[in-house]
Amino acid sequence: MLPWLLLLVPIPALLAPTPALAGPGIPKTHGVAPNLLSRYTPSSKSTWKCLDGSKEIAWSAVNDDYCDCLDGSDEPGTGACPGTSFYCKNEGHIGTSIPATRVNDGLCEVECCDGSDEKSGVCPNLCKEIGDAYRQKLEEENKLRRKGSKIRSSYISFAKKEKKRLEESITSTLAEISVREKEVARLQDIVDRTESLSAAALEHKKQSPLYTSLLAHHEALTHLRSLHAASLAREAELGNILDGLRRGYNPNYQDMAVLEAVRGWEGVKGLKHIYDEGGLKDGEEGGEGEVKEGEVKVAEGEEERDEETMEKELDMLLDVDHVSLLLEHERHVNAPVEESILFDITSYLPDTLIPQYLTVKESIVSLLQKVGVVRGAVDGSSSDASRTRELLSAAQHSLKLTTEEKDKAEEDLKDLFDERWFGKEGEWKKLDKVCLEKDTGDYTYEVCLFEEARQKPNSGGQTFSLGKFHSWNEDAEPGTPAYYSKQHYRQGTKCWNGPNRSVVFLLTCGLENEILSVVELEKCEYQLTGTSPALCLPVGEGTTGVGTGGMKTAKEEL
Ligand code: MAN
Repeated sequence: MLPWLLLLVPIPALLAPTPALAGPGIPKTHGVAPNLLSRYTPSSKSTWKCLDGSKEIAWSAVNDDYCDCLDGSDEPGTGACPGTSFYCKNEGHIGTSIPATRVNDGLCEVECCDGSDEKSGVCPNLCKEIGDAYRQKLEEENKLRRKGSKIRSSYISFAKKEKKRLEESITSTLAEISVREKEVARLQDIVDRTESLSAAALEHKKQSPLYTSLLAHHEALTHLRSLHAASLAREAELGNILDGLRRGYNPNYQDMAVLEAVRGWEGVKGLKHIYDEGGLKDGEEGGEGEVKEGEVKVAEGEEERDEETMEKELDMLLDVDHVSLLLEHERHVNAPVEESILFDITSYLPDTLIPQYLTVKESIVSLLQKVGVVRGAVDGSSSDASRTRELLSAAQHSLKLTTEEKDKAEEDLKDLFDERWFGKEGEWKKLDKVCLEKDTGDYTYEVCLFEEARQKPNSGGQTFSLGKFHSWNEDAEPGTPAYYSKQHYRQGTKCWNGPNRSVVFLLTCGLENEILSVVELEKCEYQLTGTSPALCLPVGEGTTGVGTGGMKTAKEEL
């Protein structure tokens, strides 16, 4: 070792006895990882080549605490070359590499339980105790995994059965869809044909003399009504002219034609002669006031009422839907007259024979209907069309339901072995919507897996949603054990003055599906821990190691 390097050695190390990591006493392979051991042998000339082949140095210069090689490979055990690694053998436990900077720094590294990174005597060799504890823990974990993985296998079998069930359901619904599609097409065809038949039948019915006569009456009535309205207007106009004549003519001219016209008009209107009994006084209007008022007014009132009634009746007659009337007429004409007591045979039969009679009658009528000798009680065309339309919409509805069923099965099948949902082997499917609970005193926390987490107060009050299932561990690769070690539930009930409630559910392998602990790390942000057999990989599969199974708590992650 160069004398100035002594200045860099930490004080505790200088004070330590027997400097095992310096000087010619250090074994040349000290700190060499097992895979490189074979390359640390001297040549016949007692020289050695740096691992990168860049230089040949004296074998004695290996591990002499002086860095000769560019790659630092000549100092595997002294830490003299920066950027290199030191291998602790940790006999009795598991060997591991640490950065060379931590060699000979006077500190006992946890990773080097044999203390070989420091001078002899500085750090005790704890590898046996640590190794024993490790092996015991590993054995316990393996035992758990062996048991847990059996349960996990049953979950996988469930998923396989589920896959089969879904596939069968898809096959059968596909067959059903094809049948239903044909039925829909058949009914659609019938509806189309029935509707066009109905339209043609209606056109035919419209040619009937009764209908054409009805239409002619309708037209004549409409014409008459407008003529009547014109006559009324004309009559009112003439009345005004005659009223003017009556009031304004001069009786002193003795014009008999005018007098006759005035008296004639007064007669029509039921008025008294305007110049009888003193004639008109100054400022008086000649009119109904001077005659037997009651009579005239009653007569006029009646006339107005008759007029109104007639208008209403005309309105009703002219508003009639003649097509409906035609169809109604058809139905009426075709209706059987079996209601007639005369033809009601049952009224002549003793009660005991009535059931047999009805059965026989029904089969005969249906046979006659089938062969087309008689028609059904209700006229065919339009009611057939609407019945077929009903059947069509029922068939379309069934087709829709079956298609939805098939789509759902396809969707479920897709998620079943999707790494992002129920795992590569579908091991989580069995737990879909399974609810786990944990009573913490004030609250009972509930997690319905893949669905929703809730907080239920034990002494009554509102249950809060802590969020809907959002995802597995987003920081891990889908399919890896770490991915399934965390579930996120998000967008729960909004916290007063805070975020929406959310849950991080940390999971490890365990024989039960259960919640072990609940903490509210921040306001309305909950961390739950729990176990599930779905996480118990068979021993040898997946590298969970002893402890958290590759899982970190949210706090550790921060
Ligand atoms: C409720 C619970 C608590 C939460 C508060 C926030 O009492 O959901 O967990 O901290 O609301 O106001």
